[in-house]
Amino acid sequence: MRLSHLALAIPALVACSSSGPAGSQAASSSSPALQELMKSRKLSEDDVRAALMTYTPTGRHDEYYLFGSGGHSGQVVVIGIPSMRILKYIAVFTPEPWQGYGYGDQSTKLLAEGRKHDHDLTWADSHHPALSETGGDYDGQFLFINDKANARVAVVDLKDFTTKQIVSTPLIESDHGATFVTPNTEYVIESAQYPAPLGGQYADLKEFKDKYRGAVVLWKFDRAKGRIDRDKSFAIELPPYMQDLADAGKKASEGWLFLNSIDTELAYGGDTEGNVPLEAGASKNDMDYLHVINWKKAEEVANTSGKTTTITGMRVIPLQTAIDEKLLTFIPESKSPHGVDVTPDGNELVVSGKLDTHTTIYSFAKIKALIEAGTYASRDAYGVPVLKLEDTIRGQVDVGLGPLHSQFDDKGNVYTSLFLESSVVKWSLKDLKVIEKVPVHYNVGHIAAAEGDTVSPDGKYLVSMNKWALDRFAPVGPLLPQNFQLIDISGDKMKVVYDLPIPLGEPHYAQIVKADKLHPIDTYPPDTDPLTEQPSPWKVEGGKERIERQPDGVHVYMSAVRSHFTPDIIRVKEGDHVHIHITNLEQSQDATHGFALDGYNIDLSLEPGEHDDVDFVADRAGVFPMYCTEFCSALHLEMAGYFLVEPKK
Ligand code: RUQ
Ligand code: CUA
Repeated sequence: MRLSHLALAIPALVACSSSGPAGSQAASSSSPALQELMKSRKLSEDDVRAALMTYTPTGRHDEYYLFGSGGHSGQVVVIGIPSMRILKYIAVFTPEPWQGYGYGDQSTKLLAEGRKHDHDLTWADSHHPALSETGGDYDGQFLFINDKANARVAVVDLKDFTTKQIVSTPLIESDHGATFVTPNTEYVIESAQYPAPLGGQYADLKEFKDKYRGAVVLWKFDRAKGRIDRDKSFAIELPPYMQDLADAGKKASEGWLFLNSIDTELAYGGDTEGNVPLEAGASKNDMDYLHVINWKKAEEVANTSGKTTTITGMRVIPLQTAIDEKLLTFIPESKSPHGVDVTPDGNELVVSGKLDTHTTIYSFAKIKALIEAGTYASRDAYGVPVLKLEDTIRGQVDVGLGPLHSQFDDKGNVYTSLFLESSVVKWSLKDLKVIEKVPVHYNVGHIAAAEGDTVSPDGKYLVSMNKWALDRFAPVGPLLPQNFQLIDISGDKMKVVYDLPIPLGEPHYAQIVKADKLHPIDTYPPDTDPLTEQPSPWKVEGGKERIERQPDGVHVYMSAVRSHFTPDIIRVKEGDHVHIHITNLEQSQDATHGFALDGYNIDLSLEPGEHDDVDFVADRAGVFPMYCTEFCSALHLEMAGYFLVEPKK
């Protein structure tokens, strides 16, 4: 409902007016009762309006999904808008017991794909979720997210809201300008943040300028397979400028990528070694460099033999080649920039520098013309051409203190988060004028608008992802949740209408997609391995459950159905290699069973139709109960059995 309608509805609701005959008794008595309720709960008319905008009766679904980063929980949080109800945490980089993710079945192998430098990684710093796009619009099919700490990228399929793939390259050690997709999801973009020698080699920091490098990785996405194709992916070597956030061009600027950088000073810290601290060193210059990259051309260069080198299995376009082929151009940008956001029509870029009160509006047409004409103002220390700032911009807007990130609506307005001011500013893209500000609580990082990163934003809702919550919620000790605030942007005035504490990890970024674009399945087809999305080769048919001793160990073909595991007794010998193939035979929605095996750290979630495979060595003799962990039926507690490991003689 639009705010204007609400404004009409509320006085009618709270004043003494009765509705039609049906339920008129309730309605006529409810108005004074409502007023009483408002009084006793100390609610203003604005509060009631906010409640009416967000309250969603049982059984009614939300209009939008928000996919938010779970920060250092390594997960993704799914939230319904406008109700702000949390719908799911998607396990991505981190073991998660409710989803049986990483506790013995094939998902454990998926997590192991994300090993790096021969180390298991059981956490991640997830930052920027990106929905797959078709024609620059979210298509509701896939979601990508990065791990800043270990430079990894994951693919989530929105058919079943589960993680299907984790990729990484030893080329880079961390990432931040990730993930962003090109308008048809040809590539998932990941750019390095903290420079290091490419490929994980050692070099002392004294060699920072010569041996340390940044890079942008273009992961090729195979939509038909729903997976990233490592062999068709490539990277471009960049100077060690700490590349930051990024965005892909669209429409007019399709084929281009834009990356910010934050350390053109090449500072690397060393406060105890006689250097200036990193943050001081990296903010000395007045300007950093906006990186403008022609990815369509880079793709051609990468596919021309002899133009790339291979580092740790990844094709890399060397920096000099990127310069020679005119793939890479710099433009000065305000100091310590964070967001670079391409406007819905693709014509302009909005860049905010945290240490400048302005956002800058660059014109893509001007940039392109200068690059094509080779009209450069200078070159950086590595020979990369630099355009003249004044020749590339349309203007600047003095938006306030600490501008970070911008989103767009359907009326030509831009919303920019102001970290230092703890507010969101709305300004007009057409005449570059500030319209209004709304305070948020507190320390906003990113903001997400409905369909806000697409070629056709919806307006309506904006979510402010605040780092601090302070006095907003009942205290829970020194570690506080973050705060997602829902802002109604449908009317003339922005209004905060909901506060949602997020006690999960720092929410860096989110995207909001129209719910009707997603078509999740209700159940898996019988015997489906959710990772391969195929019938399992170890299929289990009802009535054919069995235990077989084979050269590679004991194979158990087990079924789960309300309220029984078949077989419910498994006898093995100490030291046996055990393979449990287990299928939930149910096809009714929500009839999930769990499978827990005491003492062996095995915990599965078997959604209807799902097939899981567990491999382990029964290295401890004893009696181990196994049971179902989901309250699936009246006889759920009896859905149990024994795993007996007979000791060696
Ligand atoms: S990010 S606010 Cu801006 Cu990766 Cu954290
Ligand atoms: Cu199956 Cu409880």
